[in-house]
Amino acid sequence: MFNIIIFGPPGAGKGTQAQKISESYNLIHLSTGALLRKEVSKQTPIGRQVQTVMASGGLVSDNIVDEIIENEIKRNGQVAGFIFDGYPRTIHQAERLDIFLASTALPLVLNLEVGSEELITRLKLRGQESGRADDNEKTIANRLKIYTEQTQPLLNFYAEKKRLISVNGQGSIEEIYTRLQEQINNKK
Ligand code: B4P
Repeated sequence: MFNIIIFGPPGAGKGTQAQKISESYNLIHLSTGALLRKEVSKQTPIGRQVQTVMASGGLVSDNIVDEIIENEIKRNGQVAGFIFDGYPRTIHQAERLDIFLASTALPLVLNLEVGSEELITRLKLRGQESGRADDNEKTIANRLKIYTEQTQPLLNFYAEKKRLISVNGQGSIEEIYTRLQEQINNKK
């Protein structure tokens, strides 16, 4: 089994690159953002519980996302591997993921580095095009702050475990994808 975490701040291109990697390497793409948005659009009990926090740019509680991910891993059974997009976002989630995957292969972490001005430009543009509830100026600022406080510390967590590779996340989607492919092919 081969597992990857695509890591980076909001708007770094995680979803965009994860989809391409998933197709090329036959990995199951698990996006917690997409899974949570599905719960909200179906207005399930979880969806009703998380919609306000998501719309404000806050993080959904660890228990909820951990359970969603654990269920998806179990449900998919025998697969070539997973690409995790938007998970983990806290140290607690990272520790849980290592436990979930302990019997298979611990994931390689590919970190997309993008400057904050570029992130804000991308997210505002997506907000105009897709109307996503959390892609507005006030919420974007909150998401970037939460990323710095709660998610960025994971970079040290993975660097200490020698599983972190950082890649320049600026440029065209294809250029970035080529950089990621080089790293994946080196490790596979
Ligand atoms: P996500 O859906 O993960 O939101 P995101 O971080 O903004 O998405 P992403 O980073 O994938 O966007 P992408 O770069 O692809 O999470 C949404 C919310 O769900 C969170 O705020 C939180 O509330 C909740 N949540 C999710 N996971 C959670 C967890 N584990 N724990 C707790 N809460 C959780 O795309 C950005 C834009 O840039 C796109 O429009 C794209 O087209 C564009 N783009 C991509 N690459 C580009 C490039 N190279 N150049 C120019 N534009 C580019």
